[in-house]
Amino acid sequence: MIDFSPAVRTAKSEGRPLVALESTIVAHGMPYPQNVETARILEAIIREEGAEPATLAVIEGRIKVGLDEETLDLLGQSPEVMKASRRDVAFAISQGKSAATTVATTMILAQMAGIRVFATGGIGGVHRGATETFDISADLQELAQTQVAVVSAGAKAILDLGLTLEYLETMGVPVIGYGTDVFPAFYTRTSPFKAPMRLDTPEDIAALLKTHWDLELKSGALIANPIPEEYSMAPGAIEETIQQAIAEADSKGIGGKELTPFLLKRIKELTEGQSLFSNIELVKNNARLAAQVAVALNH
Ligand code: PSU
Ligand code: MN
Repeated sequence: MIDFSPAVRTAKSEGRPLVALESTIVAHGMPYPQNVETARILEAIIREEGAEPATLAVIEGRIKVGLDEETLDLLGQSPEVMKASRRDVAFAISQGKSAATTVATTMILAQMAGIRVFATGGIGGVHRGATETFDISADLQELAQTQVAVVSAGAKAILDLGLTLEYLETMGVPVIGYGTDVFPAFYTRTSPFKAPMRLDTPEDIAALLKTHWDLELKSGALIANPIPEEYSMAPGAIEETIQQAIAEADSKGIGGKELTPFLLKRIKELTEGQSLFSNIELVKNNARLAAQVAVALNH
């Protein structure tokens, strides 16, 4: 079921460090052409740091580890591309469909492909109001059962960060603040919540991951990497915008897998593109750290 790109296959056979990238952020998280441009920049950043990028997706029923330019463009522009989380991936493959992979599915496929480190923007988590709606991203359950480290700018600010952290604690997922004592909130460097543990170097993160997996703990880890100061948004203003976007989603009856893409798109419109700019910069920052961790883990 798996096709490795030539670059990824070579890197694997030479024992070089690999970093997985997801495709939902391309197909459903950002508009064209910024999505495809960003995906290319992420790959370049990872190579600059001495690792090989592997963007994952399902194309016409085949698992692709590493995408060529054409495929990336298709993912970035085609409205037919599914959003595949754990629940959807077997459907996509068995029906020969093309699907972008969420954090959860990218973790599953990365583990199959032998990749231990993965960079995204912000993981999915427990949504605000989840006590009524039960909307909890499959990303959290995946972190609990799949041995891949996810570098993320905290969890997306549209979520209930307190409940998201509680869930991760219950599931035994290490949550590491990179160079910070505070859990970052995607568009902003800070939140009202503490990072459960702090590490200050990629080497220390790699040592924790190695130990975690040497102990045969079956979970992943979340590396919470704050957005660089210069791209961070004003906390008060972004919170108001998020509340407005959530209220609009409620009144339109948008839920399930459509909710996160709707909120990201609406917040981008309401901030006149500022949130997209911050989102792009935080993913770039995460790709760099993920590559450094992958290099350290490979030593
Ligand atoms: N990070 C971003 N933008 C995104 C996502 C992450 O900067 O669009 C995607 C990831 O694929 C993540 C998904 O898995 O949002 C969460 O979707 P849901 O809440 O439906 O599980
Ligand atoms: Mn959901």
